[in-house]
Amino acid sequence: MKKTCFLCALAVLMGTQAWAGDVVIDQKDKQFSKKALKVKVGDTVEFRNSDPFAHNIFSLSDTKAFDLGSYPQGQSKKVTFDKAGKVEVECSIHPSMQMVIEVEK
Ligand SMILES: [Cu+2]
Repeated sequence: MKKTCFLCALAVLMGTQAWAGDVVIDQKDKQFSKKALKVKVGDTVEFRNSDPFAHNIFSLSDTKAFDLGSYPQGQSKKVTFDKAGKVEVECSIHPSMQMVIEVEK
């Protein structure tokens, strides 16, 4: 009984973490792994570079303007979205790379 409850609690904890946890957006073949993404205010998105060359992810949006700078394969950088609205994300090196993040309250 005790053991079951412990596993139960663990599953709930892990479920909570998955729900509230960070989202990873991969950059591969000059593409974001998702074209559109919905997150909640306060969520953090991790932008990972899996291409054998650098990307420079940025946004000029009013909701969240940022510039992650150029970084190589294997590295990732995080952005926390603290305001509701739309965020258009682009790569300054590859203009064809675009995605939209919708931040909800
Ligand atoms: Cu790029």
